[in-house]
Amino acid sequence: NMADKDRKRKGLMDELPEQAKQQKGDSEADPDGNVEENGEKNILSGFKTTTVLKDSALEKAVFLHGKLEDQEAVVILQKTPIREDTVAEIFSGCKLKLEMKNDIYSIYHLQPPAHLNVIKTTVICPATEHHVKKYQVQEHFLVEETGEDYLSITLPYIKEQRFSLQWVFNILEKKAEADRIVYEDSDKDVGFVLLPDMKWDQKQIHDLYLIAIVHQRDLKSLRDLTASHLPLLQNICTKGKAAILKRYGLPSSKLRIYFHYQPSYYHLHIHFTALSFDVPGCGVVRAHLLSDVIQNLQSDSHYYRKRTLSFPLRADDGLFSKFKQAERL
Ligand code: GTA
Repeated sequence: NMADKDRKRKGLMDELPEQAKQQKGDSEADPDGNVEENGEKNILSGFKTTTVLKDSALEKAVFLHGKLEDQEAVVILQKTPIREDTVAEIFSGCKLKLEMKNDIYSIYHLQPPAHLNVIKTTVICPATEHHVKKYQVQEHFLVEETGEDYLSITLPYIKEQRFSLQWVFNILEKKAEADRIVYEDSDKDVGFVLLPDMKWDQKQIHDLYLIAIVHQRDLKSLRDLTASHLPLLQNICTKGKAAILKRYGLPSSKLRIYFHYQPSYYHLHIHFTALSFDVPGCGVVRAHLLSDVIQNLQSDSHYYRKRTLSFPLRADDGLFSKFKQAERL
């Protein structure tokens, strides 16, 4: 019944802040994994904005490009969802100012207690030109990449490595985010690390977002998968779901489990997101459900080597120019 459901949900939420507390000081602020001392040093006081890359009222986020002590930086400020279990404290501890009253309708400006008024802040520093482009609002075009296009256009391009994989290796080698790991299977062939994605503040289940990163180092993306990787994929599917159920109480029927094609980072990883959360990148042009991938490989070992795969590219993406040069657009 509803009361039970509410209790259950509240119970989960009660657990999360504790976990989040233990995990304070994660390495989001530093892609190399040098953990910032929380709240002790305000590295952002010297940030100078040069451009607003994206300003999204819907996501309640602003993406800024600027300088942090003479280094290029991208800073993302995002308001986090309001948690049901903090509402009573917001009401009792807030300052309230009436803005408008008309008949039965009134609007207030509410200032919550400072600790409930946090803005999630992601800092990428030093940021490369690719980071700046990635967060900039841009026109997109759909590319239809054949298996041959992949070999002749995409593969040589991604070998240049657009984004460093250092953060991935730091996770696999426990040099960063080790205390955030939710589950690990350390087998070198079918093993993986499951941990909260950088985008999730872990405060509520509603926007749950984890990633499973494989231990194998030679798998770049979906394109590299054959039937020989089925044990790996099945292992991630079964153990990932079980770990999420155990830790967060969320059953697999509430999860969306998928790959991105193209990904930003070419080390195989799988996204686990709450079905209730309409996360960017979960649409048909980018996401490939793990269950579909498993079935496709079961029916044809070379499915992802041969198939034409569609994906969107920004007009200023280097890969987009390569497809244009090859007259594939
Ligand atoms: N735990 O250091 C990390 C880390 N890094 C560097 C990336 N990720 C990390 N997770 C941990 N620690 O989901 C995560 C990313 C992403 C996944 C890589 O690894 O958060 P992908 O290779 O398919 O790349 O997945 P993808 O999806 O393009 O990357 P990303 O960053 O999610 O960008 C997609 C869009 O999401 C962006 O264009 C932007 O609109 C939005 N977005 C990205 N970051 C934020 C943010 N911090 N706040 C709000 N919106 C964001």
